[in-house]
Amino acid sequence: MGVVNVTPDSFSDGGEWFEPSAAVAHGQELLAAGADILDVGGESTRPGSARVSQQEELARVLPVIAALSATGAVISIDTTRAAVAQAAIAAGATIINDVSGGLSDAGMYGVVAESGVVFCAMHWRGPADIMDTLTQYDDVVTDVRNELGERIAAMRAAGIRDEQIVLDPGLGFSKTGAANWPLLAGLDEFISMGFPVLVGASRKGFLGTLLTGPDGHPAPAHARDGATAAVSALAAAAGAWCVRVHEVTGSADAVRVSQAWLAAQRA
Ligand code: PMM
Repeated sequence: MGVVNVTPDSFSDGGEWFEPSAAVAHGQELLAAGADILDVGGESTRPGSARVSQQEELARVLPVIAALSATGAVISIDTTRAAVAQAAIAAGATIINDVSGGLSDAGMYGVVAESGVVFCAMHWRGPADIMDTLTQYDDVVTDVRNELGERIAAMRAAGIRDEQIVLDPGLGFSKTGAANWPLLAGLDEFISMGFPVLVGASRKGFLGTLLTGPDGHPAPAHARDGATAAVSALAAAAGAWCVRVHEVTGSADAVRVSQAWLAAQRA
């Protein structure tokens, strides 16, 4: 899954593809680089970021979704708003990627149930302006698994079918940097819940911390693509369904390596 952020302020690529024509061209590059899905988002979820209006979010994403889906691309809409999800589906999106797992908008599960599209429910504890205050866990893997279990129950109660559900542990969202590693190492705990699992590690702060240079500064976002590709290889080997990344070539190659590796193990 290649990321198409139509935002002026996302943490790693804010502003780069803000014009619709630039975002469409970028999406086409990601497809050429091997992306199977394009995740189009119009609202930054960066820690501390403020919300954009629904009208602004719609104006950002709809022309990009319409143009990319017209070329046959599989589009997911990265939104927490039911109305944006619904309009995105009308424009051609077939996957809803909700970083709040449906908790932000009481109308979201209704849109998912009625439309029948795939819904990625990410683990989430609160909006961007407060998420860094919600990082207490007894055991991060068990707690995230239990909280995702609550989402599954709520989705089923709202009429969403199991075949529509994808789970995501929500790396970096209400997680300290260090808490992301047990979530990755424990990926099988999420996969064993019986749903496809999406992993979004791309360029996140915990990778910058890992790659801290001799000067003591964390690696900047654009210097985290090699580490991202390494996570992609390991996540694919662990059985993840999808990796969400900004730079596709390295991760597409990494996933192919891991598939060849696993195939040889089974042979
Ligand atoms: N991370 C970001 C945005 N959307 N969606 C899912 N499902 N999982 C994630 O980890 C995730 C996401 C982070 O923001 P970015 O678009 O600026 O990379």
